[in-house]
Amino acid sequence: MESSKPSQIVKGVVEAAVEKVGDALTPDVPGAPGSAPPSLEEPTTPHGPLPPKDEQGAPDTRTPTGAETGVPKIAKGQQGAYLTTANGARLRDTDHSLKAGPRGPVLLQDHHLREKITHFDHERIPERVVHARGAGAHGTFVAYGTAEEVTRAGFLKKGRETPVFVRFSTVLGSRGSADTVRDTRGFATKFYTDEGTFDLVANNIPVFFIQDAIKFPDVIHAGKPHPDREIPQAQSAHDTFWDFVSLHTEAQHHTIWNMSDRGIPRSYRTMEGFGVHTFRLVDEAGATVLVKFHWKPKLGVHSLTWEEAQMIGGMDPDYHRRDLYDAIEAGAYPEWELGIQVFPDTPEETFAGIDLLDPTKIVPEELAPVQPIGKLTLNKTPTNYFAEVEQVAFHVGHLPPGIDVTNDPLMQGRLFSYVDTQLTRLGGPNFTQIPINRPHADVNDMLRDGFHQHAVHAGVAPYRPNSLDGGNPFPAGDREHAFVDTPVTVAEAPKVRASPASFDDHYSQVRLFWQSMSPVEKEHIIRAYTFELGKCYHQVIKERQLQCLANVDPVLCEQVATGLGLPVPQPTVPLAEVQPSPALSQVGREWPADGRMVGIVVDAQGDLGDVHEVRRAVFDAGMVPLLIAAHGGTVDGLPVQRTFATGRSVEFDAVLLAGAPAPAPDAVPARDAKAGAPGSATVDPRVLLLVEEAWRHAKVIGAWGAGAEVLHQAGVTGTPGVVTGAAGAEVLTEVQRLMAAHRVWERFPASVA
Ligand code: HDE
Repeated sequence: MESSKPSQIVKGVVEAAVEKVGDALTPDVPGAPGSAPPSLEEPTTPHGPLPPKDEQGAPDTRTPTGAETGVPKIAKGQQGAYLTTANGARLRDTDHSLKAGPRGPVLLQDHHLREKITHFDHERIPERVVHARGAGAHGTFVAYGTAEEVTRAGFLKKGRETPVFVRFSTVLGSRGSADTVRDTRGFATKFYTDEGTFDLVANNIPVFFIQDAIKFPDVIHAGKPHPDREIPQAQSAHDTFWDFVSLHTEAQHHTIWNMSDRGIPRSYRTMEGFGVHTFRLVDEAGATVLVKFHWKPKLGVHSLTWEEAQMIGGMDPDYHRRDLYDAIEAGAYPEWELGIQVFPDTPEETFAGIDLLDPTKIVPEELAPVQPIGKLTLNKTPTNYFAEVEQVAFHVGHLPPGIDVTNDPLMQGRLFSYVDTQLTRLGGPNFTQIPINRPHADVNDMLRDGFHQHAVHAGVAPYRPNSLDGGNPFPAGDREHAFVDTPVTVAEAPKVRASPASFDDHYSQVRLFWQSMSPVEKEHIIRAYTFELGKCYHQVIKERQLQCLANVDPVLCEQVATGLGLPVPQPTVPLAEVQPSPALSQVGREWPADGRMVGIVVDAQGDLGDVHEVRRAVFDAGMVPLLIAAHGGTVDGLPVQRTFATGRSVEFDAVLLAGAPAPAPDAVPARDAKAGAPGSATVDPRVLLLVEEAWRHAKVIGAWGAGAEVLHQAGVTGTPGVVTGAAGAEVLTEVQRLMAAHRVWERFPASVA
């Protein structure tokens, strides 16, 4: 697939399917399982495994020690035409156990039965203790060369292309939880560099709840479901979470980010990523700078509305996962730029008065601009979720020469935790030998044996010094690009369990974040706090959190207190004087609409003149048009992807009305509760509901011809972001222009400034 023409590819995929006689009912839109259409009858002519889908990637075929094998990727998983045992003996029957006669007992001798059931019994491994639910994709990273001045890392040299695997995740939910819950998102990238693997284990929020790793079990125990009833799943709207963050007030900065729109991303493709900690970069001469890593999405940072997030949680719990994979399959490859904020490496380790070792603080981009150093493109979906997404193991300590850690006490603890956790999760110490984790650099460690050892180590001397293996492996020096632990001076100091005094400021940057929000973003934050605290049982916890909000901003505190029906407390610390950082706001700019979903309501009985043209124009704009009609199948030769019964507004970024369809035969509330929405004799109530929901989620709506009647009946004609016109093409042009801003926020004036 060519990455440069996503719209052409999307169009090609759907049109090819439409042309297939008889296949129009199941058009080949992204997401179809398998690489070939299935036959109606069970296939019986033996042949080898089908190839994976074009857009599926897989780990490189490397040995456990990083050498290329040249083995075709498909042959790693399975090969041959015939069903076999795990040891390769061909099998005749896998449908019946071996029994003493057709009605007799099953025989212990049935080794195939025992192998099949035993393996099945052990298919599950422990889920990650945090970030259990995730989705991953393969891609490439191309360096601009702009970081060459500050780091010797080879993969950041100009034009270098490095294979990567990225795993996105939620933090609190279990593996089967919904994608759209309010939570922080993980954004972990494995760069397979030829100087060793670099893992940038990042989040979509630039600060963390705690300043010291020793508090990690505390914050996670508080955020996870209550231990007695194991409720609620995958969310922070409960007493233990608010109990902790209102007492351990360094958590307040991260908490306001979670309560903002950042906590409910529209898509993984529209999230920023942040390394959170300050890293140290080292150049060829050993000179160092301190940096913070940022991922900037090409599509901008966008979120769902809270109501959408809740609806999607029920309707399509796999929403973000599906969005990621559909976009890649459609050729709308997700892209991010990697950037760094660069600070001088001074003994104080501060910048503009901000402590760079405090992971609850940001450095506003206005003070230290993010300088782009390379581009990430995700262009392959996994071939096997378990082998790749579940078994990938990240570690903050996977560092190539040129990138080093700092004394941030949160980072220091992570350096221990990430290896430790894999021992249980992946069943032993050899997890770097699992295909997705295999480095692309030569490996010659002296680690030996252990569960699931895949390398067949030769030699007799896995120790140093040795002469029996000829001295191999040899220590590398500077010329061989060895990793150097930066000789940072550690001040003479007593051993203490304490933090620097600067870590005591828990409110100034919470206020900075609040002050940097636009009015509509502030409304959403007020709503989120009110909702979450409203879900707590205990009033003291609500009161304690209100006290924290009083220390952030009087308006925020007062609005939330009003919603909770509680008195407004006075601040206990002076309100900080802060300079807002416009870069923190998500609104007010324009962004490309690649891969956005546009729903087009058609009336099979009405005028379909413009529909072909508009649908094509949506493709040409790099977006995906989905036709919504009264019934499945085709309308005027075009495939119907959603019906009034199966479609819901939350799937679409914009809705177009090409007609005003009359109530369909299945508009019966007893069959489809949506049909119970207020309607009229002339328009299907589910179409009106679609428009009303899209409208209150601040989405662009367009109509032409008879479609304008739907707007009229929904009572939204002439409101902001509702476009009408004589012809579809003209309406679409205006709709597209408005979509660049993501939502039509002017529709809802804010009550706070
Ligand atoms: Fe993690 N974190 N973390 N974390 N983290 C894990 O590692 C941990 C922290 C992050 O997709 C675990 O393999 C400690 C900050 C991501 O596989 C575990 C502390 C940031 C992922 C762990 C932190 C992160 C993890 C669980 C406090 C943003 C998912 C399973 C010191 C910069 C990686 C695993 C994936 C996963 C420990 C704090 C990001 C237990 C002790 C800060 C994206 O090792």
